[in-house]
Amino acid sequence: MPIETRHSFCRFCHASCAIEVDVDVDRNRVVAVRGDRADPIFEGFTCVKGRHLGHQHHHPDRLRTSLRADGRGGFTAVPTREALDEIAGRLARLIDAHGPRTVASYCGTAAYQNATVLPVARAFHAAIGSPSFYTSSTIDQPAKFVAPLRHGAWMAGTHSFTSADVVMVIGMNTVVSHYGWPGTIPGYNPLTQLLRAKQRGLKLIVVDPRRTEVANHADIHLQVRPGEDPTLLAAMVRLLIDEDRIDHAFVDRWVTGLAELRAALEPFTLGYAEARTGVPAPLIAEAARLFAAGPRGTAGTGTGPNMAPHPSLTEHLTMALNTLCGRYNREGDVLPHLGGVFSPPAVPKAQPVPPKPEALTSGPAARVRDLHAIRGEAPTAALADEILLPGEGQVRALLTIGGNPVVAWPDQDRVLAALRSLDTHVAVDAQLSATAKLAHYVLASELCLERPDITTTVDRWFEQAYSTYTPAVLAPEGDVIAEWAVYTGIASRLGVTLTLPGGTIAPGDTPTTDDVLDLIYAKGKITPAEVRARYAQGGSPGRLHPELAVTVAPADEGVTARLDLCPAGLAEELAEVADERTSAQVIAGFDPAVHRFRVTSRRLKSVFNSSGREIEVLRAKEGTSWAHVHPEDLHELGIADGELVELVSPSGVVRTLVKASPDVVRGSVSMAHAWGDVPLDEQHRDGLDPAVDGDATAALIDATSGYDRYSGIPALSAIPVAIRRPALT
Ligand SMILES: Nc1nc2c(c(=O)[nH]1)N[C@H]1C(S)=C(S)[C@@H](COP(=O)(O)OP(=O)(O)OC[C@H]3O[C@@H](n4cnc5c(=O)[nH]c(N)nc54)[C@H](O)[C@@H]3O)O[C@H]1N2
Ligand SMILES: Nc1nc2c(c(=O)[nH]1)N[C@H]1C(S)=C(S)[C@@H](COP(=O)(O)OP(=O)(O)OC[C@H]3O[C@@H](n4cnc5c(=O)[nH]c(N)nc54)[C@H](O)[C@@H]3O)O[C@H]1N2
Ligand code: SF4
Ligand SMILES: [Mo]
Repeated sequence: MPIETRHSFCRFCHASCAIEVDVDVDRNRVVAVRGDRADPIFEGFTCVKGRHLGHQHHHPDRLRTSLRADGRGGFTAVPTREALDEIAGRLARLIDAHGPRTVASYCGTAAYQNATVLPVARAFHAAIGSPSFYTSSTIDQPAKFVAPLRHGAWMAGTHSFTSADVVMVIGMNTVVSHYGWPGTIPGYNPLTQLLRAKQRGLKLIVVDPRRTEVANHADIHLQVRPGEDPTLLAAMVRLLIDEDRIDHAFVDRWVTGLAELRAALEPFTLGYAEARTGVPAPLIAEAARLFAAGPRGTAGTGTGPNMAPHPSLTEHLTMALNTLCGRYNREGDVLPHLGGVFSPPAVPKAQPVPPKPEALTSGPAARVRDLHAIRGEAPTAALADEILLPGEGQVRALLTIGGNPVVAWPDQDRVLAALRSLDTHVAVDAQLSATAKLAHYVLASELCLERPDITTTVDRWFEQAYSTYTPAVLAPEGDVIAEWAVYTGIASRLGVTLTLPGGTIAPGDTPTTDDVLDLIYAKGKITPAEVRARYAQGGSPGRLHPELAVTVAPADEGVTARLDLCPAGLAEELAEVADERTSAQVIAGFDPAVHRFRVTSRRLKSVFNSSGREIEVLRAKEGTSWAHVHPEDLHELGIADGELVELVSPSGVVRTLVKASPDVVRGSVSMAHAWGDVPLDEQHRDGLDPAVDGDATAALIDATSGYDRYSGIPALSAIPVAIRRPALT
């Protein structure tokens, strides 16, 4: 059998590791995947998921044809073209009767690992005039959009990881997740980067209720109680102000609200913080001082605190730490790039991007909870209600692209009721996911090795300007469809034209994926055509672009914009936090005597959210979705390691196996999300085997209480629960 080695990059997760794929050309099958050692930033790194890309692509249950629900719980195969005719017909009728808002899209994580999906989905919504555009980012870290609108941002960005003396990582486990916020541990080849930085003297502060794979390398680990980051960070900021460990020159020129912030921080003494967070006061002070000593380095958050109560406050306080310490690139500093190589050229200036709090409420309004679309994205946590709530603007049709709402959206019962009530639900997926099982149409998608692509989601986060390209290294087999083609296929049938930066896709046009890449990224510093041409020359395709380095320009004359340390609403929210005894109090029905534990979210090495479990080798590596509980807590509860338990929150219950784990803080339960399936009976979680399927923590979440007032994200982490033995049935 002729084996050819083809260069590509992995998109099982967003990290985009450069790989070499050995393909059995005659059989169109992947024989092996390994890291591309010649690649300048990945240096040959891969993880176990990437090495199993072949298993994912050739999985026996992989969808090779589209499906139409038969109304009796089953599906019949349907040609994709015919399915699109029917779907477009149904959407046209719904839009005629109810207006375009009735058609919603939800683009999940798989849409982010694919450079064509989100821009085309947005163009589709613009073309049909529907503001009902949702993605997983509003149930991920929406505070990352909210906080800069209130605080402002620094145009030239924060200090890089490579240049940092100290980095503070708050609820982020990059070594497992490959997610790295700019300035903190980079998501590509993270352990190597961390170890190199430690060798050159980097000081690492980790704030996490679990002794994580990253915390193992920390100089200081603050093992905070879940959900108490606002208190911890408030105390750190207060201490820096009181001990005068701030960059006065920077703050005097560019910052406002210092006195107001300090006044609002009055309750957050070290003693208060110790009592509330469980972290000894001297350790909190030591960490704050170490961070302030710098002189360079950034504090950044991950999903942990972004999913706990008061996420926008946590993110704001994190930005405040960077701002007070002046951790920003200044005039004359040379940055490797600004905004990634595939975005338009831009010159950074040493000045603020002004706060724009009006953008939090000027977007299209949700019909519930006084929420709004922010930066063009409607709040996903409210979508179930948008579907369930009758009246003008009700969402009746949903396109789910590379996402799995049944197990990933908060408040599972509500989500199941909503999905079951849709007029038209189309799931675009490579497998019959929990969500696809409830859809009216399932369109069989390509997988990453079957499509050309560039590294757009993460390229702005690379610490060096880097570009790569991959063609399809496998021929798509069967009647599968590219995600963008779902949108253009429907648009074409509706007679609408999609507008992209480099031109339009009109009804009847039949572009290739490469054409679509060219249309979307036409204005980039590097164009897809350039990287494609380089790929064609052979060899390892990833390249650094030192020529894209930019020097931070001086501020414009007369700039009046300032970063705001105490925007409207901040002092009030701090006062609310100071009034709480635990962050769980924001959740309806919370009873401190009953709900003594907090479920925290974590990522697992071998699976990616709900993806990967279908591959037996990967699932077997995890076993199941364990509830990790401290051994002493288990001892006190009289529950044995490995036993089946129920986690009972104020609004739901899941069944899971416990694992005694000394790495988690007492009183917490560390658990992955997006496991489980459609339960046959929601109340009793029937049909799920906790030892194999696991269960979805989504069932523990109440979307209607304790949510962030700006973004609507409810508590997906730090969820209050009781642990009990399952009731006998
Ligand atoms: N309780 C709790 N809830 C959470 C979280 C948490 O930590 N705790 N995390 C939240 C976060 S951060 C996120 S991002 C969301 C994730 O939410 P989702 O994105 O909705 O969930 P995933 O499980 O990532 O769904 C990915 C789907 O895409 C499919 N897929 C894989 N590859 C492809 C492809 O190439 N094309 C297409 N079309 N489909 C593909 C997979 O089979 C799977 O069904 O969940 C959120 N929910
Ligand atoms: N292998 C793998 N990689 C993934 C994913 C996956 O499922 N598997 N999912 C991807 C997705 S969708 C995303 S968004 C990224 C996320 O990337 P990360 O944000 O790095 O996600 P985690 O690895 O879950 O790290 C979150 C950390 O927050 C901690 N934490 C939980 N609650 C709290 C809290 O209240 N306070 C504090 N301070 N910490 C808390 C947890 O213990 C955990 O260590 O990862 C992505 N990468
Ligand atoms: S970290 Fe693993 S899954 Fe993510 S891109 Fe790299 S090899 Fe693929
Ligand atoms: Mo995510």
